[in-house]
Amino acid sequence: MVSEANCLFCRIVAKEIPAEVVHETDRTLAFRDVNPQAPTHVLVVPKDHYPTAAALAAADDGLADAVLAAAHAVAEQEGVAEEGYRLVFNTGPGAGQTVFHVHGHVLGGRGLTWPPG
Ligand code: D5M
Repeated sequence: MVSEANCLFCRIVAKEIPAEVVHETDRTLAFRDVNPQAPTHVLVVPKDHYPTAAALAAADDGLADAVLAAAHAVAEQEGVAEEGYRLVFNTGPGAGQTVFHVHGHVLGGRGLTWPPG
């Protein structure tokens, strides 16, 4: 496991900090966002530490695919896959990324407008 000291989401993966886990695979973990922006708001992370979506894409070992597949599995499990959901990777401070352990936000359960804020 590639872990980084003092990374919040590494600590959630290590079960050092509690979270409401809704989905888990050997390489991914999904848990509810503490500050939900929609009726369904789940964060999907690789268990290994990559700071951004760009770093995850460069991992080149199928891990990005595993994260995308887990996000869709979460949407199906939450019952929002059919009506539609949004999968967001805020990438970099200018886009609002605050936790630098890559995570996809799975948002659904209400009408979502475009463009996002
Ligand atoms: O999203 C970071 C997200 O992480 C933000 O929506 C709040 C959420 N967050 C912060 N701390 C926790 C804990 N402890 N559990 C669950 N969710 C958490 P970003 O795209 O980086 O702005």
